Amino acid sequence: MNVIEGIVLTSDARIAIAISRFNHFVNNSLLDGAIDILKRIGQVKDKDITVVWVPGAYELPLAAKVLADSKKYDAIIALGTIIRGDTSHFEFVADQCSSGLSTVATRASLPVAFGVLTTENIEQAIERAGIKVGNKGAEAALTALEMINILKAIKE
Ligand code: INI
Repeated sequence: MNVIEGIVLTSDARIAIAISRFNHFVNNSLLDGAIDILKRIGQVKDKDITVVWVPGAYELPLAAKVLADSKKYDAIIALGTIIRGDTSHFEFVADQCSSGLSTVATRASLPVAFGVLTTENIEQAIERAGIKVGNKGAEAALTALEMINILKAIKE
């Protein structure tokens, strides 16, 4: 029986982080969490991490697509925070962001980790950016590292 399971040590990996400026005070904590995991757990080198800031979560899929097309990265981590407001804007941004990122991943056969918070209010967002219920950026980074190794093992 062959069982493929990912490990998270990927010291030669090149990682791109696409991050939104909208709600940047929350996103900065997601970024800290992601970089901590990449360096401390994945042993990814500082020079192999590229951070790309975009205006909002809606722009993350396009940035991820161009990063994927460049073929310079082994995984992309998308970070952002979408908070529900009084209008349906939230739904449009969240839907396009999540489905767009998933399309990039499957079309490019590249791990694109979804570290985008979609919350009802700012308190929930802060809690999920490292205060109470973990750090979504750190989780996304772990997923990216694991997926790099899983895809590599499947291809070998
Ligand atoms: N962008 C976010 O990243 N989070 C939000 O909560 C948000 N809301 O609520 O409006 C948001 N809007 C901006 C959007 O991502 C685009 O940048 C904008 O529509 C221009 O394309």
